[in-house]
Amino acid sequence: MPKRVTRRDFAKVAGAAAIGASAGSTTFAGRAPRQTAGSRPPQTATRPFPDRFLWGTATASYQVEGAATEDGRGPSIWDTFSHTPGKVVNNATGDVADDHYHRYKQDVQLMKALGVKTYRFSIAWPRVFPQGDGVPNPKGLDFYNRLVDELLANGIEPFATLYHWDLPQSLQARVGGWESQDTSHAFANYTGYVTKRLTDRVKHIFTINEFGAFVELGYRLGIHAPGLKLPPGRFNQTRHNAVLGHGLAVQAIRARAKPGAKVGLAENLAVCAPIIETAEHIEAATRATRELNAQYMTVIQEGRYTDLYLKTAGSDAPRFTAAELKTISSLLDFVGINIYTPLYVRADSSPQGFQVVPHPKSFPHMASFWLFVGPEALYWGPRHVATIWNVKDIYITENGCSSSDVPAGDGRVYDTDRIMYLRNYLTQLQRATSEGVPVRGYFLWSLMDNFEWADGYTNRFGLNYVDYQTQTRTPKLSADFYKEVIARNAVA
Ligand code: PNW
Repeated sequence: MPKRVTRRDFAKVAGAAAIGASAGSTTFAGRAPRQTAGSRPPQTATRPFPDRFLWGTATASYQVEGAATEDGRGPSIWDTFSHTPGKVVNNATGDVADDHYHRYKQDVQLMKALGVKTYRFSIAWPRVFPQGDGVPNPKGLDFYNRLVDELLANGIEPFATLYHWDLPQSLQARVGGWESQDTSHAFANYTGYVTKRLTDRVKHIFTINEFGAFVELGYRLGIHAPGLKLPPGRFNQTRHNAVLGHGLAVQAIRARAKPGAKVGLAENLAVCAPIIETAEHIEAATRATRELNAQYMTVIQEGRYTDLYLKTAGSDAPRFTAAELKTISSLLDFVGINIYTPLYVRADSSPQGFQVVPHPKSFPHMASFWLFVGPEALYWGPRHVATIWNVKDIYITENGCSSSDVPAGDGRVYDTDRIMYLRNYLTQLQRATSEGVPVRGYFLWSLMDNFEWADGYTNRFGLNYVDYQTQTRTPKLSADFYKEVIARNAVA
Protein backbone atom coordinates (compact mmCIF):
# COMPACT_ATOMS: atom_id res chain seq x y z
CA MET A 1 0.00 0.00 0.00
CA PRO A 2 1.33 3.45 -0.80
CA LYS A 3 2.27 5.51 2.25
CA ARG A 4 -0.31 8.17 3.10
CA VAL A 5 1.02 11.67 2.51
CA THR A 6 0.61 13.68 5.70
CA ARG A 7 0.45 17.45 6.18
CA ARG A 8 3.89 17.19 7.75
CA ASP A 9 5.30 15.57 4.59
CA PHE A 10 3.80 18.36 2.56
CA ALA A 11 5.33 20.98 4.81
CA LYS A 12 8.75 19.35 4.55
CA VAL A 13 8.64 19.41 0.78
CA ALA A 14 7.45 23.01 0.70
CA GLY A 15 10.06 23.98 3.30
CA ALA A 16 12.89 22.38 1.33
CA ALA A 17 11.84 24.23 -1.79
CA ALA A 18 11.76 27.51 0.11
CA ILE A 19 15.20 26.99 1.61
CA GLY A 20 16.59 26.01 -1.80
CA ALA A 21 15.15 29.13 -3.36
CA SER A 22 16.49 31.54 -0.77
CA ALA A 23 19.95 29.98 -0.98
CA GLY A 24 19.95 30.73 -4.69
CA SER A 25 20.41 27.08 -5.63
CA THR A 26 19.14 25.52 -8.80
CA THR A 27 15.47 24.87 -9.21
CA PHE A 28 14.05 21.43 -9.81
CA ALA A 29 14.30 22.13 -13.52
CA GLY A 30 18.04 22.39 -13.12
CA ARG A 31 18.34 26.03 -14.16
CA ALA A 32 19.57 28.85 -11.95
CA PRO A 33 16.81 31.38 -11.17
CA ARG A 34 17.13 34.77 -12.85
CA GLN A 35 18.77 37.19 -10.43
CA THR A 36 17.15 40.40 -11.60
CA ALA A 37 13.60 40.02 -10.29
CA GLY A 38 14.64 38.32 -7.04
CA SER A 39 15.06 41.07 -4.45
CA ARG A 40 13.42 44.02 -6.14
CA PRO A 41 10.06 44.85 -4.50
CA PRO A 42 7.10 44.25 -6.79
CA GLN A 43 5.59 47.27 -8.46
CA THR A 44 3.60 48.35 -5.42
CA ALA A 45 3.43 51.81 -6.90
CA THR A 46 0.58 50.33 -8.90
CA ARG A 47 -1.43 49.93 -5.68
CA PRO A 48 -1.11 53.43 -4.17
CA PHE A 49 -3.58 55.17 -1.87
CA PRO A 50 -4.67 58.77 -2.40
CA ASP A 51 -2.43 61.58 -1.23
CA ARG A 52 -3.02 62.56 2.40
CA PHE A 53 -4.71 59.24 3.11
CA LEU A 54 -5.02 59.09 6.91
CA TRP A 55 -3.42 55.94 8.34
CA GLY A 56 -4.21 55.23 11.96
CA THR A 57 -4.86 52.73 14.71
CA ALA A 58 -7.72 52.42 17.17
CA THR A 59 -8.51 51.34 20.73
CA ALA A 60 -11.40 51.79 23.17
CA SER A 61 -11.45 52.96 26.78
CA TYR A 62 -12.62 49.86 28.65
CA GLN A 63 -10.42 47.60 26.55
CA VAL A 64 -7.13 49.38 27.30
CA GLU A 65 -7.32 51.90 30.14
CA GLY A 66 -7.58 49.95 33.40
CA ALA A 67 -7.56 52.33 36.41
CA ALA A 68 -11.16 51.34 36.91
CA THR A 69 -11.68 53.19 40.15
CA GLU A 70 -9.16 55.98 39.77
CA ASP A 71 -9.76 59.74 39.86
CA GLY A 72 -13.45 59.39 40.56
CA ARG A 73 -14.45 57.07 37.70
CA GLY A 74 -17.85 55.51 38.34
CA PRO A 75 -18.60 51.86 37.51
CA SER A 76 -19.79 50.94 34.02
CA ILE A 77 -21.97 48.05 32.90
CA TRP A 78 -18.78 46.31 31.77
CA ASP A 79 -17.36 46.41 35.31
CA THR A 80 -20.54 44.79 36.58
CA PHE A 81 -20.69 42.26 33.77
CA SER A 82 -17.03 41.21 33.83
CA HIS A 83 -17.15 40.84 37.62
CA THR A 84 -20.09 38.46 37.30
CA PRO A 85 -18.61 34.95 37.27
CA GLY A 86 -19.03 33.05 34.02
CA LYS A 87 -19.66 36.02 31.74
CA VAL A 88 -16.14 36.53 30.38
CA VAL A 89 -13.60 33.84 29.43
CA ASN A 90 -11.44 33.09 32.52
CA ASN A 91 -13.52 35.68 34.39
CA ALA A 92 -11.19 38.37 33.07
CA THR A 93 -11.99 42.03 33.76
CA GLY A 94 -10.83 45.41 32.50
CA ASP A 95 -9.66 46.47 35.97
CA VAL A 96 -6.08 46.78 34.72
CA ALA A 97 -6.28 45.86 31.00
CA ASP A 98 -3.24 47.51 29.30
CA ASP A 99 -2.85 50.04 32.12
CA HIS A 100 -3.00 52.62 29.35
CA TYR A 101 -4.34 55.19 31.81
CA HIS A 102 -0.83 55.33 33.30
CA ARG A 103 1.19 54.30 30.24
CA TYR A 104 -0.40 56.48 27.58
CA LYS A 105 2.83 58.37 26.88
CA GLN A 106 4.64 55.13 26.09
CA ASP A 107 1.69 54.06 23.94
CA VAL A 108 1.83 57.28 21.95
CA GLN A 109 5.46 56.38 21.21
CA LEU A 110 4.28 53.01 19.86
CA MET A 111 2.06 54.93 17.46
CA LYS A 112 4.91 57.18 16.49
CA ALA A 113 7.11 54.17 15.76
CA LEU A 114 4.44 52.90 13.35
CA GLY A 115 4.30 56.26 11.65
CA VAL A 116 0.51 56.61 12.04
CA LYS A 117 -0.95 60.01 11.35
CA THR A 118 -4.03 59.58 13.50
CA TYR A 119 -5.38 57.68 16.50
CA ARG A 120 -8.96 56.75 17.34
CA PHE A 121 -9.67 56.33 21.05
CA SER A 122 -12.84 56.40 23.10
CA ILE A 123 -13.86 58.41 26.11
CA ALA A 124 -15.20 56.58 29.14
CA TRP A 125 -18.55 58.17 29.98
CA PRO A 126 -18.32 57.08 33.65
CA ARG A 127 -15.04 58.93 34.04
CA VAL A 128 -16.72 62.16 32.97
CA PHE A 129 -20.14 61.61 34.58
CA PRO A 130 -19.68 58.87 37.21
CA GLN A 131 -23.46 58.47 37.55
CA GLY A 132 -24.14 58.98 33.84
CA ASP A 133 -25.92 62.27 34.49
CA GLY A 134 -25.87 64.89 37.24
CA VAL A 135 -22.55 66.12 38.54
CA PRO A 136 -19.52 65.92 36.21
CA ASN A 137 -16.09 64.79 37.36
CA PRO A 138 -13.50 67.15 35.85
CA LYS A 139 -10.64 64.86 36.89
CA GLY A 140 -12.04 62.21 34.56
CA LEU A 141 -11.93 64.49 31.54
CA ASP A 142 -8.41 65.59 32.49
CA PHE A 143 -7.06 62.23 31.40
CA TYR A 144 -8.31 62.87 27.87
CA ASN A 145 -6.89 66.38 27.93
CA ARG A 146 -3.49 64.88 28.74
CA LEU A 147 -3.85 62.20 26.08
CA VAL A 148 -4.91 64.67 23.38
CA ASP A 149 -2.05 67.02 24.22
CA GLU A 150 0.43 64.15 24.07
CA LEU A 151 -0.90 63.03 20.69
CA LEU A 152 -0.74 66.51 19.21
CA ALA A 153 2.76 67.08 20.60
CA ASN A 154 3.78 63.97 18.64
CA GLY A 155 2.07 65.02 15.43
CA ILE A 156 -0.81 62.52 15.72
CA GLU A 157 -4.35 63.69 15.05
CA PRO A 158 -6.91 62.60 17.66
CA PHE A 159 -10.28 61.13 16.61
CA ALA A 160 -12.54 60.58 19.64
CA THR A 161 -15.46 58.18 20.09
CA LEU A 162 -17.94 59.18 22.77
CA TYR A 163 -19.54 55.79 23.38
CA HIS A 164 -17.68 52.53 23.02
CA TRP A 165 -19.96 50.49 25.27
CA ASP A 166 -18.97 51.49 28.82
CA LEU A 167 -22.37 52.80 29.88
CA PRO A 168 -22.44 54.16 33.45
CA GLN A 169 -23.85 51.37 35.62
CA SER A 170 -26.00 53.88 37.46
CA LEU A 171 -28.05 54.52 34.31
CA GLN A 172 -28.53 50.80 33.78
CA ALA A 173 -29.66 50.39 37.38
CA ARG A 174 -31.90 53.47 37.58
CA VAL A 175 -33.56 53.60 34.15
CA GLY A 176 -32.68 50.32 32.40
CA GLY A 177 -29.87 51.72 30.23
CA TRP A 178 -30.73 52.00 26.54
CA GLU A 179 -34.17 50.56 27.22
CA SER A 180 -35.04 54.08 28.31
CA GLN A 181 -34.88 57.36 26.42
CA ASP A 182 -33.56 58.90 29.63
CA THR A 183 -30.27 57.30 28.59
CA SER A 184 -30.53 58.81 25.09
CA HIS A 185 -30.92 62.26 26.65
CA ALA A 186 -28.20 61.70 29.27
CA PHE A 187 -25.89 60.68 26.43
CA ALA A 188 -26.57 63.90 24.55
CA ASN A 189 -25.87 65.93 27.68
CA TYR A 190 -22.56 64.15 28.27
CA THR A 191 -21.51 64.56 24.62
CA GLY A 192 -22.21 68.29 24.77
CA TYR A 193 -20.09 68.62 27.90
CA VAL A 194 -17.14 66.80 26.34
CA THR A 195 -17.46 68.55 22.98
CA LYS A 196 -17.23 71.97 24.57
CA ARG A 197 -13.96 71.03 26.30
CA LEU A 198 -12.16 69.00 23.63
CA THR A 199 -13.06 70.36 20.20
CA ASP A 200 -10.51 73.15 20.39
CA ARG A 201 -8.06 70.28 19.68
CA VAL A 202 -10.14 67.26 18.63
CA LYS A 203 -11.66 67.92 15.22
CA HIS A 204 -13.35 64.57 14.57
CA ILE A 205 -15.94 63.18 16.95
CA PHE A 206 -17.78 59.87 16.66
CA THR A 207 -20.99 59.57 18.62
CA ILE A 208 -21.49 55.83 19.05
CA ASN A 209 -19.45 52.77 18.17
CA GLU A 210 -21.27 49.82 16.61
CA PHE A 211 -24.98 49.84 17.37
CA GLY A 212 -25.02 46.56 15.49
CA ALA A 213 -22.79 44.97 18.11
CA PHE A 214 -23.56 46.47 21.54
CA VAL A 215 -27.35 46.55 21.17
CA GLU A 216 -27.61 43.09 19.61
CA LEU A 217 -25.02 41.36 21.82
CA GLY A 218 -25.96 43.20 25.02
CA TYR A 219 -29.76 43.43 24.90
CA ARG A 220 -30.84 40.56 22.61
CA LEU A 221 -28.23 37.79 22.86
CA GLY A 222 -27.09 38.55 26.41
CA ILE A 223 -23.41 37.81 25.73
CA HIS A 224 -22.19 41.37 26.26
CA ALA A 225 -23.06 43.81 29.04
CA PRO A 226 -25.69 44.30 30.37
CA GLY A 227 -26.36 40.64 29.50
CA LEU A 228 -30.07 40.91 28.67
CA LYS A 229 -32.24 38.84 26.36
CA LEU A 230 -35.15 41.17 25.80
CA PRO A 231 -38.31 40.07 24.01
CA PRO A 232 -38.69 41.51 20.46
CA GLY A 233 -40.89 44.54 21.28
CA ARG A 234 -38.71 45.84 24.09
CA PHE A 235 -35.63 45.00 22.07
CA ASN A 236 -36.72 46.95 18.98
CA GLN A 237 -37.49 49.91 21.23
CA THR A 238 -33.95 49.67 22.64
CA ARG A 239 -32.53 49.80 19.11
CA HIS A 240 -34.61 52.89 18.45
CA ASN A 241 -33.50 54.58 21.68
CA ALA A 242 -29.87 53.99 20.74
CA VAL A 243 -30.15 55.68 17.34
CA LEU A 244 -32.18 58.44 18.96
CA GLY A 245 -29.31 58.93 21.44
CA HIS A 246 -26.99 59.26 18.46
CA GLY A 247 -29.19 61.90 16.81
CA LEU A 248 -29.59 63.90 20.00
CA ALA A 249 -25.83 63.74 20.45
CA VAL A 250 -25.20 65.03 16.91
CA GLN A 251 -27.34 68.06 17.77
CA ALA A 252 -25.64 68.58 21.13
CA ILE A 253 -22.22 68.34 19.49
CA ARG A 254 -23.17 70.85 16.79
CA ALA A 255 -24.46 73.23 19.44
CA ARG A 256 -21.29 73.09 21.55
CA ALA A 257 -18.45 72.42 19.11
CA LYS A 258 -15.67 74.87 18.36
CA PRO A 259 -15.37 75.89 14.69
CA GLY A 260 -14.00 73.22 12.38
CA ALA A 261 -15.10 70.22 14.44
CA LYS A 262 -16.84 67.46 12.52
CA VAL A 263 -19.22 64.77 13.69
CA GLY A 264 -19.91 61.22 12.52
CA LEU A 265 -20.44 57.72 13.84
CA ALA A 266 -18.64 54.36 13.68
CA GLU A 267 -20.95 51.53 12.71
CA ASN A 268 -20.24 47.87 12.06
CA LEU A 269 -22.28 47.92 8.90
CA ALA A 270 -23.54 44.54 7.71
CA VAL A 271 -21.55 44.49 4.45
CA CYS A 272 -23.14 42.42 1.73
CA ALA A 273 -20.72 41.27 -0.96
CA PRO A 274 -22.14 39.84 -4.18
CA ILE A 275 -21.25 36.15 -4.49
CA ILE A 276 -20.21 36.83 -8.09
CA GLU A 277 -19.71 40.34 -9.44
CA THR A 278 -22.52 40.36 -11.95
CA ALA A 279 -25.17 43.06 -12.25
CA GLU A 280 -27.94 40.97 -10.69
CA HIS A 281 -25.90 39.90 -7.63
CA ILE A 282 -24.49 43.40 -7.16
CA GLU A 283 -28.04 44.75 -7.21
CA ALA A 284 -29.11 42.11 -4.67
CA ALA A 285 -26.13 42.87 -2.41
CA THR A 286 -26.91 46.59 -2.54
CA ARG A 287 -30.56 45.99 -1.64
CA ALA A 288 -29.52 43.58 1.12
CA THR A 289 -27.13 46.14 2.61
CA ARG A 290 -30.00 48.61 2.97
CA GLU A 291 -32.37 46.08 4.49
CA LEU A 292 -29.95 44.37 6.85
CA ASN A 293 -28.94 47.74 8.31
CA ALA A 294 -32.51 49.01 8.57
CA GLN A 295 -32.46 49.55 12.35
CA TYR A 296 -29.22 51.54 12.40
CA MET A 297 -27.37 52.95 9.39
CA THR A 298 -30.38 53.03 7.08
CA VAL A 299 -32.65 54.95 9.45
CA ILE A 300 -29.77 57.27 10.34
CA GLN A 301 -29.11 58.03 6.66
CA GLU A 302 -32.69 58.06 5.36
CA GLY A 303 -34.79 59.17 8.32
CA ARG A 304 -37.17 56.26 7.96
CA TYR A 305 -37.35 52.59 8.80
CA THR A 306 -37.66 50.34 5.76
CA ASP A 307 -41.11 48.92 4.99
CA LEU A 308 -39.72 45.40 5.20
CA TYR A 309 -38.36 45.95 8.73
CA LEU A 310 -41.62 47.46 10.02
CA LYS A 311 -43.72 44.81 8.31
CA THR A 312 -41.59 41.94 9.62
CA ALA A 313 -41.57 43.37 13.17
CA GLY A 314 -45.37 43.83 13.09
CA SER A 315 -46.70 44.62 16.55
CA ASP A 316 -43.15 44.43 17.91
CA ALA A 317 -42.05 47.41 15.79
CA PRO A 318 -40.58 50.34 17.74
CA ARG A 319 -42.84 53.26 18.66
CA PHE A 320 -41.52 56.54 17.29
CA THR A 321 -42.52 60.01 16.18
CA ALA A 322 -41.73 61.90 13.00
CA ALA A 323 -39.71 64.37 15.07
CA GLU A 324 -37.58 61.53 16.42
CA LEU A 325 -36.85 60.27 12.92
CA LYS A 326 -35.76 63.76 11.98
CA THR A 327 -33.40 63.88 14.96
CA ILE A 328 -32.01 60.42 14.21
CA SER A 329 -31.19 61.43 10.65
CA SER A 330 -29.42 64.68 11.56
CA LEU A 331 -26.86 65.37 8.85
CA LEU A 332 -23.40 63.93 9.50
CA ASP A 333 -20.05 65.28 8.29
CA PHE A 334 -18.59 61.82 7.72
CA VAL A 335 -19.37 58.16 8.19
CA GLY A 336 -17.10 55.63 9.90
CA ILE A 337 -17.53 51.95 9.22
CA ASN A 338 -15.95 49.10 11.13
CA ILE A 339 -15.34 46.21 8.77
CA TYR A 340 -14.18 42.74 9.65
CA THR A 341 -16.10 40.29 7.51
CA PRO A 342 -18.72 40.31 4.74
CA LEU A 343 -21.99 38.50 4.24
CA TYR A 344 -22.14 36.83 0.84
CA VAL A 345 -25.36 37.60 -0.96
CA ARG A 346 -26.99 36.33 -4.13
CA ALA A 347 -30.02 37.42 -6.07
CA ASP A 348 -33.05 35.16 -5.72
CA SER A 349 -36.75 35.17 -6.53
CA SER A 350 -38.00 35.77 -2.96
CA PRO A 351 -40.06 38.93 -2.34
CA GLN A 352 -37.01 40.63 -0.78
CA GLY A 353 -34.95 39.69 -3.84
CA PHE A 354 -31.81 38.43 -2.09
CA GLN A 355 -30.48 35.61 -0.03
CA VAL A 356 -27.57 35.53 2.40
CA VAL A 357 -25.52 32.46 1.56
CA PRO A 358 -24.36 30.65 4.72
CA HIS A 359 -20.65 29.94 5.17
CA PRO A 360 -19.70 26.37 4.41
CA LYS A 361 -17.98 24.58 7.28
CA SER A 362 -14.59 24.86 5.60
CA PHE A 363 -14.75 28.66 5.22
CA PRO A 364 -11.48 30.06 6.69
CA HIS A 365 -11.70 32.26 9.75
CA MET A 366 -9.22 33.95 12.06
CA ALA A 367 -8.83 33.15 15.78
CA SER A 368 -12.26 34.65 16.58
CA PHE A 369 -14.87 32.16 15.34
CA TRP A 370 -16.94 34.91 13.71
CA LEU A 371 -14.08 36.51 11.82
CA PHE A 372 -14.38 34.87 8.40
CA VAL A 373 -11.75 36.01 5.92
CA GLY A 374 -13.50 38.02 3.23
CA PRO A 375 -11.27 40.81 1.91
CA GLU A 376 -13.98 42.01 -0.53
CA ALA A 377 -15.75 43.52 2.49
CA LEU A 378 -13.28 46.37 2.35
CA TYR A 379 -14.26 47.09 -1.23
CA TRP A 380 -18.03 46.65 -1.00
CA GLY A 381 -18.49 48.27 2.41
CA PRO A 382 -17.38 51.78 1.46
CA ARG A 383 -18.70 51.42 -2.08
CA HIS A 384 -22.22 50.65 -0.78
CA VAL A 385 -22.10 53.55 1.67
CA ALA A 386 -21.08 55.91 -1.12
CA THR A 387 -23.61 54.64 -3.65
CA ILE A 388 -26.64 53.92 -1.44
CA TRP A 389 -26.46 57.06 0.70
CA ASN A 390 -24.23 59.35 -1.32
CA VAL A 391 -21.78 59.78 1.55
CA LYS A 392 -18.82 61.97 0.61
CA ASP A 393 -16.38 61.28 3.43
CA ILE A 394 -15.89 57.74 4.65
CA TYR A 395 -13.42 56.35 7.18
CA ILE A 396 -12.69 52.72 7.86
CA THR A 397 -12.83 53.15 11.62
CA GLU A 398 -11.85 49.55 12.41
CA ASN A 399 -10.36 46.63 10.52
CA GLY A 400 -8.00 43.96 11.77
CA CYS A 401 -8.00 40.43 13.07
CA SER A 402 -7.29 38.07 15.92
CA SER A 403 -4.46 35.59 15.65
CA SER A 404 -2.98 32.99 18.02
CA ASP A 405 0.09 35.23 18.50
CA VAL A 406 2.52 33.03 20.44
CA PRO A 407 5.92 34.69 20.99
CA ALA A 408 8.85 32.84 19.37
CA GLY A 409 12.14 32.08 21.11
CA ASP A 410 13.40 35.57 20.38
CA GLY A 411 10.32 37.09 22.02
CA ARG A 412 8.78 38.32 18.79
CA VAL A 413 5.45 37.30 17.31
CA TYR A 414 5.64 36.20 13.67
CA ASP A 415 1.99 36.78 12.83
CA THR A 416 2.16 35.97 9.14
CA ASP A 417 -1.57 35.19 9.21
CA ARG A 418 -2.38 38.76 10.27
CA ILE A 419 -0.16 40.10 7.50
CA MET A 420 -1.92 37.84 5.00
CA TYR A 421 -5.29 39.14 6.24
CA LEU A 422 -4.24 42.79 6.13
CA ARG A 423 -2.57 42.60 2.74
CA ASN A 424 -5.66 41.07 1.17
CA TYR A 425 -8.07 43.49 2.82
CA LEU A 426 -5.96 46.54 2.01
CA THR A 427 -5.71 45.43 -1.60
CA GLN A 428 -9.51 45.56 -1.78
CA LEU A 429 -9.58 48.93 -0.04
CA GLN A 430 -7.09 50.22 -2.58
CA ARG A 431 -9.36 48.90 -5.31
CA ALA A 432 -12.12 51.07 -3.85
CA THR A 433 -10.06 54.26 -3.53
CA SER A 434 -8.60 53.82 -7.01
CA GLU A 435 -12.17 53.75 -8.36
CA GLY A 436 -12.92 57.01 -6.59
CA VAL A 437 -14.84 55.70 -3.55
CA PRO A 438 -14.28 58.56 -1.07
CA VAL A 439 -12.43 56.77 1.73
CA ARG A 440 -10.29 59.28 3.63
CA GLY A 441 -8.59 57.09 6.20
CA TYR A 442 -8.14 53.68 7.79
CA PHE A 443 -7.83 52.80 11.48
CA LEU A 444 -6.30 49.43 12.16
CA TRP A 445 -7.80 47.57 15.11
CA SER A 446 -5.80 47.55 17.21
CA LEU A 447 -2.71 49.41 18.37
CA MET A 448 -2.07 46.67 20.93
CA ASP A 449 -3.64 43.52 22.36
CA ASN A 450 -6.41 44.34 24.78
CA PHE A 451 -9.55 43.20 26.64
CA GLU A 452 -11.56 41.55 23.89
CA TRP A 453 -14.95 41.78 25.64
CA ALA A 454 -16.52 38.39 26.39
CA ASP A 455 -13.37 36.69 25.05
CA GLY A 456 -11.32 38.34 27.80
CA TYR A 457 -7.63 38.34 26.97
CA THR A 458 -7.76 35.21 24.82
CA ASN A 459 -8.19 36.76 21.38
CA ARG A 460 -5.44 39.20 20.50
CA PHE A 461 -5.98 41.90 17.85
CA GLY A 462 -2.89 44.07 18.40
CA LEU A 463 -0.02 45.17 16.21
CA ASN A 464 1.87 45.19 19.49
CA TYR A 465 1.97 42.13 21.71
CA VAL A 466 1.12 42.81 25.34
CA ASP A 467 2.53 40.65 28.12
CA TYR A 468 -0.20 41.17 30.72
CA GLN A 469 2.06 40.09 33.61
CA THR A 470 4.68 42.75 32.96
CA GLN A 471 2.71 45.16 30.70
CA THR A 472 5.56 44.94 28.19
CA ARG A 473 4.60 45.86 24.63
CA THR A 474 6.50 44.18 21.76
CA PRO A 475 5.84 45.01 18.10
CA LYS A 476 4.68 41.98 16.13
CA LEU A 477 5.82 41.30 12.58
CA SER A 478 2.54 42.88 11.41
CA ALA A 479 3.69 46.17 12.96
CA ASP A 480 6.62 46.14 10.52
CA PHE A 481 4.20 45.40 7.71
CA TYR A 482 1.86 48.25 8.62
CA LYS A 483 4.79 50.65 9.02
CA GLU A 484 5.83 49.79 5.47
CA VAL A 485 2.29 50.35 4.16
CA ILE A 486 2.19 53.78 5.78
CA ALA A 487 5.66 54.74 4.58
CA ARG A 488 4.85 53.80 0.97
CA ASN A 489 1.20 54.91 1.12
CA ALA A 490 0.55 51.72 -0.82
CA VAL A 491 -0.19 48.08 -0.14
CA ALA A 492 3.11 46.49 0.90
C1 PNW B 1 -15.61 45.40 17.42
N1 PNW B 1 -19.03 40.06 16.00
O1 PNW B 1 -16.43 44.48 18.06
C2 PNW B 1 -15.40 46.46 18.47
O2 PNW B 1 -15.68 47.77 18.08
C3 PNW B 1 -14.10 46.36 19.18
O3 PNW B 1 -14.25 46.89 20.45
C4 PNW B 1 -13.62 44.93 19.18
O4 PNW B 1 -12.50 44.71 19.99
C5 PNW B 1 -13.35 44.55 17.75
O5 PNW B 1 -14.48 44.76 16.93
C6 PNW B 1 -12.90 43.11 17.56
O6 PNW B 1 -13.89 42.23 17.98
C7 PNW B 1 -17.02 43.39 17.47
O7 PNW B 1 -19.34 39.14 16.80
C8 PNW B 1 -17.37 42.36 18.32
O8 PNW B 1 -19.35 40.01 14.78
C9 PNW B 1 -18.05 41.27 17.82
C10 PNW B 1 -18.37 41.21 16.48
C11 PNW B 1 -18.00 42.23 15.62
C12 PNW B 1 -17.33 43.33 16.12
